[in-house]
Amino acid sequence: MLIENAISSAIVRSFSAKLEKSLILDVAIVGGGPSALVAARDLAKAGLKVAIFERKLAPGGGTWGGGMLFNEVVVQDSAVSILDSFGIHHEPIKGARGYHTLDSVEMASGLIYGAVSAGAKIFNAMSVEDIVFKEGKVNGLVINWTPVERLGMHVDPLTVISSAVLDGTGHPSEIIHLATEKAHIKLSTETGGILGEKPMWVDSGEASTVENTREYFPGLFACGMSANNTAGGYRMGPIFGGMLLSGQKVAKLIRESLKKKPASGKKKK
Ligand code: 48H
Repeated sequence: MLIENAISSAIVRSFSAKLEKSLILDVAIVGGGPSALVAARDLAKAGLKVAIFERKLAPGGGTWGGGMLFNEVVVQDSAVSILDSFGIHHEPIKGARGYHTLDSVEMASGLIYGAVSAGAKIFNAMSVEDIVFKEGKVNGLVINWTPVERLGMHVDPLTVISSAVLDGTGHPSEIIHLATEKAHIKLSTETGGILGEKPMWVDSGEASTVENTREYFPGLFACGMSANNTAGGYRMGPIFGGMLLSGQKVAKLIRESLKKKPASGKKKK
């Protein structure tokens, strides 16, 4: 066999096997931002079958750019143990006790590596364009290639079935929006709808990101800025402790919820 052909065959075979194994999941995650990457790592470590579908070529979401493209971010004491568990370095800030700076590129790459090496699969350049909604429940995702979406090509998508769907799409809460607009579901918020993100208030936004992390409809969870937008929390700028803690919290909530019901389309392990 020519080496040129062997390389192409190997790539097609191993990608196809990876995608086929991910067509039925315990947890399907939309977006590969920091909150979702922590959730994916924790869920995979717990033995669950989990995959992230990320629109961009590089997962990591808003981590890379730091604050206004100065590639440093801030994390507070309460989330430092999560950074440590990924082996990501941080330095205490002189004059701001309890806060630490870290390199945003190290954070993005460290979270991605941690999630993948725990067993989570990441499909990059794939966009989630819809949900699977059957018998009053969110059952999975509808996926397509980002270039197909960007070029507006009329190409039908494929589906992924999952016991839980996690909206980790950040500020726009894309999946929660889709679910309310197309499936007309009522969310577990004050109004039953999306309350919308409020302006900047660092400490309130950090606390509410974690508080607002929950199951908003049977089978549909939100974390990070998506949760904050859904339940009307403040934004916080380039401080990421709340995102990490949100990912940790949603992984725990999903694990508890899945213990109560069988996995979609397959026998429970
Ligand atoms: C596939 C999608 C889709 C889709 C979106 O925004 P993120 O970084 O996510 P979080 O919530 O973990 O982190 C938020 C943080 O980065 C941030 O913005 C902060 C702290 N802001 C504070 C402030 O004051 O502004 O990542 C979301 C990811 C991105 O990579 C998107 O490309 C991806 O989701 N995504 N992927 N299909 N339909 N929608």
